[in-house]
Amino acid sequence: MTNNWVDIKNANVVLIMGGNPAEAHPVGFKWVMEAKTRNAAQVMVVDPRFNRSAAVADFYAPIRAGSDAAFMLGVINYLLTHDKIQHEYVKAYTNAALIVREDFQFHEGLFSGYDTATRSYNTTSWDYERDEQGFAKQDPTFQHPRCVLNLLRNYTSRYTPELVSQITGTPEKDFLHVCETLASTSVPDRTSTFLFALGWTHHTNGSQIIRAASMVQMLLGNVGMPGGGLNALRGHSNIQGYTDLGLLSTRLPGYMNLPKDSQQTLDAYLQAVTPKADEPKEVNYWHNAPKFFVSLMKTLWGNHATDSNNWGYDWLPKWDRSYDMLAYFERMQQGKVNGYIAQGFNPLAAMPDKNRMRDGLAKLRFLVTIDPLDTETSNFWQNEGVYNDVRPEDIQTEVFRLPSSCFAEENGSVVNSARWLQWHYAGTQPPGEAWNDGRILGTIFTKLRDLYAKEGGVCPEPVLNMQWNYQDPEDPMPEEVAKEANGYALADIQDATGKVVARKGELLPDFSVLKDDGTTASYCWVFAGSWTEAGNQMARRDNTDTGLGNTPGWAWAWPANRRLLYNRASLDPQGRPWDPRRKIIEWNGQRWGGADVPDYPLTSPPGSGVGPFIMQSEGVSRLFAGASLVDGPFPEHYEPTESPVLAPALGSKVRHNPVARQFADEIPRMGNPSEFPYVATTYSITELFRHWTKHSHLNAIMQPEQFVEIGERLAGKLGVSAGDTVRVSSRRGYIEAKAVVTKRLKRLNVMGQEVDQVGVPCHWGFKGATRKGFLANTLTPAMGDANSQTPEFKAFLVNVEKV
Ligand SMILES: Nc1nc2c(c(=O)[nH]1)N[C@H]1C(S)=C(S)[C@@H](COP(=O)(O)OP(=O)(O)OC[C@H]3O[C@@H](n4cnc5c(=O)[nH]c(N)nc54)[C@H](O)[C@@H]3O)O[C@H]1N2
Ligand SMILES: Nc1nc2c(c(=O)[nH]1)N[C@H]1C(S)=C(S)[C@@H](COP(=O)(O)OP(=O)(O)OC[C@H]3O[C@@H](n4cnc5c(=O)[nH]c(N)nc54)[C@H](O)[C@@H]3O)O[C@H]1N2
Ligand SMILES: [Mo]
Repeated sequence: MTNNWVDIKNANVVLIMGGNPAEAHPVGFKWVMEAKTRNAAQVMVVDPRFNRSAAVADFYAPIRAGSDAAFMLGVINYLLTHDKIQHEYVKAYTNAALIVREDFQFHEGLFSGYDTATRSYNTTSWDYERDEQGFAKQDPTFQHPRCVLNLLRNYTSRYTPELVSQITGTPEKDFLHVCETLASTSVPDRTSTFLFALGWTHHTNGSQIIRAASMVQMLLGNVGMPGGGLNALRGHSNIQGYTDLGLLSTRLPGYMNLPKDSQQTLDAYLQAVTPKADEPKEVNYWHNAPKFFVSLMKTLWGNHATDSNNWGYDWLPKWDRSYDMLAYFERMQQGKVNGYIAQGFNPLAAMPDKNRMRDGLAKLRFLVTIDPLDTETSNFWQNEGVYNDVRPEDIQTEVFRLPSSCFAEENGSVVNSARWLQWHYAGTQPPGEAWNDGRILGTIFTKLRDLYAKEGGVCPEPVLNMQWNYQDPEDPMPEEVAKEANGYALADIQDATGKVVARKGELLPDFSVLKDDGTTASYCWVFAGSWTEAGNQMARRDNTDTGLGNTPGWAWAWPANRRLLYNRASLDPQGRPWDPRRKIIEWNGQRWGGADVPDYPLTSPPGSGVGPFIMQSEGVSRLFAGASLVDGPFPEHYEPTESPVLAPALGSKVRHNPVARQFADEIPRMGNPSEFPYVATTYSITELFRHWTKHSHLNAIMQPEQFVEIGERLAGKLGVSAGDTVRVSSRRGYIEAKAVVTKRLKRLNVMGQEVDQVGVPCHWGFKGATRKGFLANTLTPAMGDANSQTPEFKAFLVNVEKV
């Protein structure tokens, strides 16, 4: 989220697309209702299904699953052709005026630099034209044909309302209604907020859908504004914390990248993660990356990390190939993985193409599950008839089940979608033999370390040299770990004026004091400030409103307790708020202050020319993204891996995202529309949380049995009535479930053909208190987004038959 939950109430228009917060975020959703009652906000839902959010919205439009990029590119085209952009904002705060290299091209669906053999792009041409000093050239008059704005105008002109309607199946008048309503917020004193989640991420071009949406918000001048922004509604209660802490396979804590295999020296790595500014004045806060990185290394290896051994750089794993979940399970299926630890993770249920997933688990020598519940994954070897059709005698995998506590049984912090770290306290003790995760991991770690110390082995240093200063090394306390994340001064730390800002041994006050000389340690720089000498900031519960619903005394938000990212962009370059009713920060003549923590150098005066997007090398937001995404500097519509549309629209030579994550062994498992004519998508429902709460009797009573949703016209065609059992099959397998026949799924007209969509909620399985059911992921394809590798759970092909 750029903004925060409470801030949704400040919006004039709420676009809910690719998310269903009334269902999946029912508590946060109250702020949407606040926007309606306080501001008469227009709430619009664009979704394949008329869902529970749509039920209380002002407007609903249907869309074919997997076609959102075309919709958003169409909105951009509408805004540009109808001149509904916030000109001053676009000029001052985006890269619209920057000039792109002459050799950058887009032709028949491909950007310049595509290599068919490696299915990847050489991105050299995706850059600005630069002057002698290496700074980007620009044309603030927008005359230059290759300035970003003109390129974008030309690029999106293909996405006419008529074509968008053909690709998406959204009736043209509905599409135009969304365009007009969004366009009403191009004026300075109206904003729209975008709420999205999995309906946008679970696609082979998911990152580009979200980019297209952020471009719409930039053109409308809505980024950095109270009541604006691009607001990702996160999943599990701490999934935001998971990304903050770098638990993705290519990341380190604080959104730093894991070193690549090609970056064998610390210098090579630091140079790569410390980009130069594209303009002379810009701040480019990432120039501090060496301070963040060395402080992380001092936390990992403690006294073993020294200047002379490059802070232990050689002990960090180097990224030599993909280790994301799809890639890992592919290797498992090829018999190349010995052991797997699934901690708080039920991959048999959660990952795509369940039958292949199960075959992979069967090739492991051992599987460890760490979970409070008896999951499908830990029982993958049990025969459950049609629900899990295996021969246990053929499976040799040894399974260890380590019962853990759950979050409610321990102290700790969870980070919500709004980046707030909120401390909570154990409600009760874990039952039986359950240990909390810290104790399980601490015990495994110390035992492994003892083995390395005794027996040596290949490369023991990373384990032996790991700093592990916990009172009980086998049971680190959440409080100890949280303080480590904040960080400590390892010597007296002075600021630029020579004032001591932290004494040796003290907790650090914030990340501005971090050093790259080994005198500070901080595990996650964006968390610095969360637990200081003043105490645990995450445990604060002062809900005083400093303006526009801002409550800086409630918990603590990263970074620096800032609640609204890019908030300097809520004022014009001279420091006047675009909308006086939405003033959230201000210049007092000497420094910036106000209701929120300014996202800007505190003493850079208005008019200084420093851009408001201080994490970007341009200082402005990017309508043209350069090489920051692997599949193009502009978003493009591509068909999902499985799609009913066989002839690519838009004069394109390529049907699918040409760099989408794809696996050779999975390609033969893709179906075609002649056998599997219907578009299916998967989603969750309020009464059940993933494959987890079906173990609770109350939840099981509310949703006792698996169902799928089909539209009335499709049901009529198939002779299916409500309550009949239907078989839904894809090329990869089938499920059987009760049919809910509904008006909420409409037949759509897509590229001249009629397309029916099928809704598959994904919660049931062969464990728990509900009736046994099929894992919905029996149906889904193991193909992924080109950038995030997220599987395409939300658009694939199925057939439906009455059983
Ligand atoms: N009760 C409950 N709450 C939950 C969860 C749960 O299981 N149960 N799960 C949690 C987790 S882990 C997460 S990540 C979040 C997920 O939160 P959401 O993303 O909101 O949940 P979903 O139901 O997966 O999908 C949202 C909507 O996307 C729509 N959709 C599907 N395909 C497309 C498409 O191609 N385009 C568009 N525009 N829309 C599409 C679906 O019809 C659905 O209405 O919820 C969290 N909250
Ligand atoms: N088809 C389809 N597939 C999907 C999705 C979809 O929309 N459609 N959504 C995807 C998304 S967004 C997600 S997040 C994944 C979810 O995938 P998973 O995370 O595998 O799903 P959960 O069922 O929530 O499993 C979490 C497990 O953590 C356990 N647990 C709870 N608290 C603790 C704790 O404190 N410690 C430990 N060790 N364990 C704990 C729970 O008992 C549960 O078994 O599924 C993905 N898969
Ligand atoms: Mo999620």
